[in-house]
Amino acid sequence: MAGKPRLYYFDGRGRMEAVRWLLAAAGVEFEEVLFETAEDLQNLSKGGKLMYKQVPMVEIDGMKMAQTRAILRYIAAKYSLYGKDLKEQVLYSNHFLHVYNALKDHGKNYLVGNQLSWADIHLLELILMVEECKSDALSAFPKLQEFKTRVSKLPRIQKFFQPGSARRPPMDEACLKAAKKIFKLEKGLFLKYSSTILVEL
Ligand code: GTS
Repeated sequence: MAGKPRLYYFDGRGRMEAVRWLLAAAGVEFEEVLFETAEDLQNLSKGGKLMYKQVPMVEIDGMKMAQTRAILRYIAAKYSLYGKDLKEQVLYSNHFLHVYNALKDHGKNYLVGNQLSWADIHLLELILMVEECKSDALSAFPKLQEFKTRVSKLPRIQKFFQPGSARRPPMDEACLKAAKKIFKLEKGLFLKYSSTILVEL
């Protein structure tokens, strides 16, 4: 039997948080190797484990997977969170252009088809991050509020919200300092999916 997936990153959200969310939603237990220093990252890189000398890296099914989107796509497909066919899979990208209309118009519980998918997990994660910045961000969007309540109540998501889970808190000063040290950042941006700026350094 294959072992648990092993996630390599630092002890913060960054690009790995979406992977943690997706594995949690799939009900998959995983292990984490957390870097504390630039040397930790260099050693892994020198050992030939990092395809692009970058993390996130996830060891899963005998592979050392790099590139966040590829990792997410693999996990979603493996655990049936990717839409059941090509038509549902293409809806995923379309809905992120028109999430609100999608929820309003099709009258179903989930964004794609009528079952939980990667799209729902991604949206919930984004909603929660936006609310961390502005707590009343959903006040004019009742469908998004309903969506958030519905998906948050799923047992695996409830478990992910419990203290002690792999879910990471918002970046604080200490976490930023650690990331800067590991990745030798002087100045730059943490990006999510190359589009949503999480924090400016
Ligand atoms: N396109 C890659 C992905 O999406 O996974 C980018 C990965 C990336 O830039 N990783 C950074 C890294 O390993 C860390 S972080 O931005 O995710 O925090 N940097 C080290 C380096 O030497 O590039």
